[in-house]
Amino acid sequence: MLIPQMKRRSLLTGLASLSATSLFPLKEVVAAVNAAANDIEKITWSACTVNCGSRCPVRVVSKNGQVIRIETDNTGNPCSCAFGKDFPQVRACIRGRSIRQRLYSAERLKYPMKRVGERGEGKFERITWDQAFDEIAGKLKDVIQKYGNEAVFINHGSGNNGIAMNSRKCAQRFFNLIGGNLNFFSDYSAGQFQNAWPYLMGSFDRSGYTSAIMSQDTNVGSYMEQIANAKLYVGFGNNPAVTRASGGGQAFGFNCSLEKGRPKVIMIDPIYSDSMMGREDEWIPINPGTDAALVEGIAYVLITENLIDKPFLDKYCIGYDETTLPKSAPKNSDYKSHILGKGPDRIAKTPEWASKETGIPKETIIRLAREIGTTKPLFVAQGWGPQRRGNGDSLSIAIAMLPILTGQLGLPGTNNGAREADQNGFAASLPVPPNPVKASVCLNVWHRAIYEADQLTAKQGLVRGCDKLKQNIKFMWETQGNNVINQHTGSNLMAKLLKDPKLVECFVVVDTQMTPTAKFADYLLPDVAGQENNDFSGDSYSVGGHCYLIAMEKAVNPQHGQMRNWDIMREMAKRFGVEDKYTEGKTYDQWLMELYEKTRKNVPELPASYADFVRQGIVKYKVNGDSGITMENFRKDPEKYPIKTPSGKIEIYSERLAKLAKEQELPKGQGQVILPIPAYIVCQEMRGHQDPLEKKYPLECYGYHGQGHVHSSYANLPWIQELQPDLLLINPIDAQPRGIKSGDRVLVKNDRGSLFIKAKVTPRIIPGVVALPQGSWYQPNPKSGVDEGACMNTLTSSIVSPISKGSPMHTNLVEVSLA
Ligand SMILES: Nc1nc2c(c(=O)[nH]1)N[C@H]1C(S)=C(S)[C@@H](COP(=O)(O)OP(=O)(O)OC[C@H]3O[C@@H](n4cnc5c(=O)[nH]c(N)nc54)[C@H](O)[C@@H]3O)O[C@H]1N2
Ligand SMILES: Nc1nc2c(c(=O)[nH]1)N[C@H]1C(S)=C(S)[C@@H](COP(=O)(O)OP(=O)(O)OC[C@H]3O[C@@H](n4cnc5c(=O)[nH]c(N)nc54)[C@H](O)[C@@H]3O)O[C@H]1N2
Ligand code: SF4
Ligand SMILES: [Mo]
Repeated sequence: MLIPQMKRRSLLTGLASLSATSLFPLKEVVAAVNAAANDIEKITWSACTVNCGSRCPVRVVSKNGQVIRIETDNTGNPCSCAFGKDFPQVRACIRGRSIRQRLYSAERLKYPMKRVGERGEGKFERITWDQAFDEIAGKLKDVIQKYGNEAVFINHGSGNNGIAMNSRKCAQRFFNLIGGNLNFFSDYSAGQFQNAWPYLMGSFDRSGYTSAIMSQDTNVGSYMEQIANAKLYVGFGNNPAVTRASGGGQAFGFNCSLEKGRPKVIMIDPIYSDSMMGREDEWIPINPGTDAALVEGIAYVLITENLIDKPFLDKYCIGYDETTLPKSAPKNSDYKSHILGKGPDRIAKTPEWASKETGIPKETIIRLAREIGTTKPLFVAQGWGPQRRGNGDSLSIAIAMLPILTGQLGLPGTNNGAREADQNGFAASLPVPPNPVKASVCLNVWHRAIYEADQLTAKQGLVRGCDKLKQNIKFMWETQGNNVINQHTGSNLMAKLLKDPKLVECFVVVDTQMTPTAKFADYLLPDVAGQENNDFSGDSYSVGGHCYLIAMEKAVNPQHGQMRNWDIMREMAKRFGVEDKYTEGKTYDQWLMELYEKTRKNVPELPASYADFVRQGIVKYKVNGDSGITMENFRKDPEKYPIKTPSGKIEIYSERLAKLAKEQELPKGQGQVILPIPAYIVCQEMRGHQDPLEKKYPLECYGYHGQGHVHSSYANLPWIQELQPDLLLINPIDAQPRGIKSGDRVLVKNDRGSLFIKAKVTPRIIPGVVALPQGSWYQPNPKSGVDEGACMNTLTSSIVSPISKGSPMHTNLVEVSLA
């Protein structure tokens, strides 16, 4: 909203021309008017660009060059009655509404700095930008000369997501122009799902969507809106109210669908999550990591009570029973044999058997199975919490067996068992030239490339683009991430690796806050915040069944010595003689206009003039012709629209997995097996399975994605800490013998680390399990080493899952005691 500003400008121009022609000493008047005009509240549009899957517009109210208030979307229809007909209001959650506190937080980085103490001590001296660039460029050149570009790594960073210009793509662009850097593959979010799913269902084209461009491999389910057409919704570890929280996004779609269609809602989760809150018909608490066992117990009932859809299984799938088993498969390796106890393990997956694994009474399993087998349309979905585990790959594809066995996919009101998807991906962003380095390391073990790169091989599935890595990482660039210390598994291990000066020779962090990772930097480069810069943002990867674009207009100038990320990387490019290639001769604003025009080709609803876009702030639109039903065309005509498995069908028995099981070098350890069918696997650190650690550490612990922060973003703000303090959820059955009451400070401990946190004693969590929000800031006590910041990764391990090498962040044994 430029209007107040423009009024002020035209007034000043008018006064200035008057002053030139009249006799009055108007200089003073101009100054007075200027001061008065500055005093006017100005409203500009901006966005909350953290990585929560949503993307909320915010209206930034500023005065005298200061942001004084954050408001949220005031366009569109705020009422759920608008659902499906009108554009909803995309209201920001408590985090986005505290952007002002983040902008002016005590932790805000103000000037470029150089480390003077030990890594991690947080002692820095202020330097000039030129000194920072010259020294960093010198060190980078030195590392590349000594070790080659494979020794350079840009860490994961998702804190400023989905914007056109000032994103981490600036860094990628620069590094790829100077020979590149070690790549990474997979992700923390849904690594297990993402890599296991294609074996069962093919790749992620969602078979038959006519128009939606999917920006994320992981969004392959039906839209939230389809839930309104379902009679039964079964959610496995799916918490959209918190993890898709935007007012106009998927949480809104979820609520509206439930309100509109009134399906029966069954939620399966170790925690009674905020997505339930009385909206569910039934909460079934489950032992973590045992969802595949529940599915097998249900499958037993479906098969023995003839509730399966046999014609569907015969036509669309291979490997359900011996009639469709591939020739290469051994006898009795089909799914039905496995469930009925005729498979290699000879165990019948009866409800009694499943009950012991899951902690769910056998009667509940039988009832659930009958309901699933007889209620149509059935919508089964999963969040990513269940798969972020040591056995998460087989677990995530096992959940898909429920819609497969009942033939409930590709039809209105159904889903394929994946997380709900949406329309997105139409905004253009800064292009990145190809990375000349081909070697790529699995994100979940990237830290091992710091000290034993040559131990990471393709045969183990840990690297791609090469047989093995040649070179340890020597130079790291963390931009828009807090991953090195806070968000990767094993914060204590990471701190130890970083403290060893013989390993990483130079570590640069570009951020807006003095995060736990920033404290380990050799050079700290302060970026501008979104409200201090011009940019624009697309909707994110999980906003719902509608799309929008948000203009981000600079509301205030950076208050200190911060520099735009684009310019930081341009200055680096200058020192490597590639500034022209980096900019392609275009200014920041010219790039922005070019990207806007590119976006306009995808989205004709955008105004022709960028100024109009800025004035309007948010442009909402819908992509027509997209039914939102996943695998719809495959269901209609599997010959014409085969899915991208080798057979074109759903591969319940996967020959590719059977081959992988033979060829992949797996480490020794519980759960390190690959099976050709989606079956339950017990991994390390699960209770009741003879893990020797269980004696010392009898509770399972995980860090869910909570209300108070998006990972570590916003976690440092006083408002948030007051409204959503980090607490350890513990069941009264576990709390009582330990003498723990709500509000008590407790110690959570295992061999990898320990942390202090306040307890919340609640029946909202299954006994035997404790949980805290992941992302709190790592703050080890210098003497005791105990993490006083309650960062979940103090407790996590890096034993990756067998198929996808996914991170087991949610699989941990611990003990809890009064502090
Ligand atoms: N134990 C455990 N660990 C986890 C998870 C878990 O479930 N359990 N989840 C994992 C998942 S799914 C993910 S995606 C990762 C996320 O991990 P990260 O990608 O590291 O995400 P954040 O912790 O939000 O850190 C984002 C950083 O970006 C910075 N930032 C924000 N805006 C800007 C900007 O404009 N410019 C710059 N330069 N910086 C900015 C923020 O200050 C913050 O430090 O964490 C993973 N870690
Ligand atoms: N507020 C907020 N929103 C976020 C984020 C955030 O940090 N904060 N992070 C964003 C990002 S990058 C990502 S990747 C997503 C993550 O989204 P998810 O991975 O889906 O989030 P989680 O909280 O890890 O897990 C979701 C639910 O699964 C449950 N769960 C955990 N283990 C199991 C299990 O073994 N079985 C079953 N049935 N349930 C289980 C948890 O209790 C939780 O209620 O969220 C995004 N949204
Ligand atoms: S829902 Fe996500 S994008 Fe929206 S304000 Fe909250 S944290 Fe920001
Ligand atoms: Mo994520």
